[in-house]
Amino acid sequence: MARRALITGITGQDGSYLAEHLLAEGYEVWGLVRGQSNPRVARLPKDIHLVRGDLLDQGSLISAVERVRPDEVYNLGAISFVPMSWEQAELTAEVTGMGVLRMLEAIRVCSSRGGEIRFYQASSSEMFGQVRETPQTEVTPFHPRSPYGVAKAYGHFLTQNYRESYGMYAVSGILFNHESPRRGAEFVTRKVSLGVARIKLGLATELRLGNLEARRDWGFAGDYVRAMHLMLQVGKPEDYVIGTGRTQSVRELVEAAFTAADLDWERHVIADQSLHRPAEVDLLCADPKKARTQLGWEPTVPFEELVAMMVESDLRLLSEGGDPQDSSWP
Ligand code: G4F
Repeated sequence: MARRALITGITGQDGSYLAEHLLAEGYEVWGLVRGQSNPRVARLPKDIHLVRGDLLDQGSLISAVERVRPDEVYNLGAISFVPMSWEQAELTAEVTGMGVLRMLEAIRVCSSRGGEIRFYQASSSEMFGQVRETPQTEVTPFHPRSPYGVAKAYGHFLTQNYRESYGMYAVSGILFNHESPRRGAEFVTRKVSLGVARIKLGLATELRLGNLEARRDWGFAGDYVRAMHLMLQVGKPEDYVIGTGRTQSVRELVEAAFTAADLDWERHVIADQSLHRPAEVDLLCADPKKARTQLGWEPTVPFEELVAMMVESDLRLLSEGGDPQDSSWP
C-alpha cells in the first residue's frame, strides 16, 4: 500500500515542491486546506487529495488526521512573511506558533489509537536572529528578532518537547532561506527577479529595496524538500540545519540578478529606508554538516545559477502575460 503524507501549506512554494517529490516517491499525498474558494486550491493537481482543516482549529485537525490516517505529516503552513509578523503579531503567534501545538496534539490523540505518525516541523533560521556564532548549527542558541522568529522558536521547542515527553517521531528542519521561480513575490529574491524582468521588458524603470547589507544563505527550494523527506526516513528522530554554507548580501543578490539580464543595477535600484525592518537579522550562514553526513543531503543549485533561473523564469512569465502573484504551482 502507498505511504500517505499530509501536508499543511500545500499551496505555497515548499508545499508544491514537496508534494511533487512525494508523488514521485509513490506516496498518496493529502493537502490540508481551509476551503476550496481559494483559486490556488482550485489549481492543485488532481492527484492531490484534499482534506478540510485549519491550524487555528484544534477539532478540525483531529478530524483531518483521523480521516487521512497519514504515515507522515509535514507542517509547512505558517504566516511566513517576516514584516507581516509585526503587523499581525497575534495572528502569527496563533498560526505559526500555536498551530504547531494543535497539530502535535492531533497526532498524539490519533496515534494513541494505533499506528505511528511521523511529524516534520518547518523550523527556520530566523530563530537564530542576532546570531551568537557563525556558521549556525543545530546547537547554536536562538535570539529571534521578529514575532515570526519567536513563533517559530516556540514551534521548534514544542516539537522537541513532544519528542521527549511522548516519544513521538517529531523532528524540525531548521531551514535557511530557500527560493525558486515559485517563491512569493513579496520575498526579496523574487521581488528582485520580477523587478529585473520588468525593467528588461520596459515595464518599469526602478526597483525600491530595503536593507542591501543583510546577508542570507540562499538555496534552491527543490533541494530543501528532499531534506524534509529524508529527515523522516532515518531510524532516530533528530533536528537538522539545512542550508548551503555560503552567505551573500542583498546587494550581491541584486548585482547577480541584474547581471543575468545584462543590466546595470546602479541605474535602477533605489535604497528605501521605509522598507527597513524594526529589527533586522544581519547575517545568516548555515553549517549543514550534520545533514550531509547523517542524511546524505547536498544542495545542488549554486547561488548564481538560482538567481539566473529566477530571472529567466520571470522574463518568460511576464512576456507571456502570466500572474506573478500566483506562481507557487506551475
Ligand atoms: O526575502 P526575505 O523577506 O526573507 P527573510 O526575512 O529572510 O525570511 C525568509 O526566510 C526565512 C528563513 O530564514 C523563513 F523562515 C521566512 O519565512 C522567509 O521565507 O528578506 C531577506 C532579507 C532581509 O534581511 C530583508 O531586510 O532581504 C532584506 N530586504 C531588503 N530589501 C528585503 C527587501 N526583503 C524584502 N522582502 N523586500 C525588500 O524590499
